[in-house]
Amino acid sequence: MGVQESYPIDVEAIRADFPILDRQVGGNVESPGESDDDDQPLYYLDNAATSQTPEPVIETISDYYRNYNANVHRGIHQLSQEASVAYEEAHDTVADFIGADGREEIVFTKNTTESENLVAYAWGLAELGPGDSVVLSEMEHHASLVTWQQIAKRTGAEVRYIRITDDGYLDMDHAAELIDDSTKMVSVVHISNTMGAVNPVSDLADMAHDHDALMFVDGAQSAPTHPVDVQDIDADFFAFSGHKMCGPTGIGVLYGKEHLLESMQPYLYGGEMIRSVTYEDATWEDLPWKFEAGTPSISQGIALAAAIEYLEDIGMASIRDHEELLAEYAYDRLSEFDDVTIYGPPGDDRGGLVAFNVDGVHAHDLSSICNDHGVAIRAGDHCTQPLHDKLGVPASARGSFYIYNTREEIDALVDAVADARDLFA
Ligand code: C6P
Repeated sequence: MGVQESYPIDVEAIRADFPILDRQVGGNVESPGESDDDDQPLYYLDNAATSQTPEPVIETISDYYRNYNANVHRGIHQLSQEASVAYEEAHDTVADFIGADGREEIVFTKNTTESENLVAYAWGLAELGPGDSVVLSEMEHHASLVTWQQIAKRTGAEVRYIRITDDGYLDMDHAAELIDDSTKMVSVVHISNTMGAVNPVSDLADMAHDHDALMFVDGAQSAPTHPVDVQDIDADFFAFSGHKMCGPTGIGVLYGKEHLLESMQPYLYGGEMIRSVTYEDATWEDLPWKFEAGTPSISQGIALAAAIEYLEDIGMASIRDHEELLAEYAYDRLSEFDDVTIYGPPGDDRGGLVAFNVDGVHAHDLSSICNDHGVAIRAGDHCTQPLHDKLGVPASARGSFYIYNTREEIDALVDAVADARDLFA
């Protein structure tokens, strides 16, 4: 059967859009991008960390630098106007993509981490104090966990963590106990980058709102792989990164309900974000520019819009189906080994990633043997150190899948795992 017949999306056609997938790898890292004669195919299964970039997005970046590279909002010359229009319209594309009301609700940041920090500093420092609580979950990424932890220390607020059940889900009864009238913010990851759990963020938003708290959703792993509608979720804030969804690095998104962003003070000060300045004081630009101080990531923002158009052409619901299919396949294949522990919910109920350990083999050794097979996976704590502590392991190996991945690539991962087991037996 041809590759394209057996998937919800046309994987063969999609693969042809990604030049990097033709690369061979073999361990020589002295000359980035070059391959040797005896190198082997690349199996790229590290998409939760960063996804690859298709031709239309590469072309958008190249077109920008070849034809209309200029600063935005500053010039009335043609190039600046062209760059400004494209950059501003990129906000509209993002707004449509996640169901926001308009560009006023879309702030371009550097990444999810900066989006989290923006809200924590701009909203948290002003609104939190002793007696208040911020409710996170035990599966939060450091981007959220460390940020709220530090803001809580500075404001005297308490951080509470929703427990994880033994089968890898959020314990919603515990969430109902923790979220109370002291709670001012609930911040939970939509899809865990370690457990693969798809969390019921809409239910959590209801719980938060019942207590007049706000809901922040970390969408770093969901926006690239699932249809997202911030109004369906009723998220007050939603954050994601361009580089995990076929876009470039250096661009992230903070969605915020307009009235909340309106009520918040800026996080960064400087050029671009002011309306008028005297030696004594300053006033702020309209949304979203009030939160985009300094020269923004112009080409990256425009390229993020191109990435979104690319993904929408494929269809987000079909992308989700493809992710689920590969996650289940990887879960089932890795489960064939009786000494492999997989973290998180069952194979048929998870996002497109599988974190695991092999008894007696450190995740870094496993990843290194995978690399010898041309298989790129991630090993480490995936920026969820407290979660790994709770799981009782210092690290895990993780395969994570995207639109161009195939079952054959997961087979290559499984072969490498078999090799590692033999080597360390
Ligand atoms: N997770 C991973 O390999 P940045 O680095 O700001 O673009 O994204 C941070 C982030 C926030 N939340 C979640 C759920 C994430 O998965 C990530 C990034 C990468 O899993 C790098 S640690």
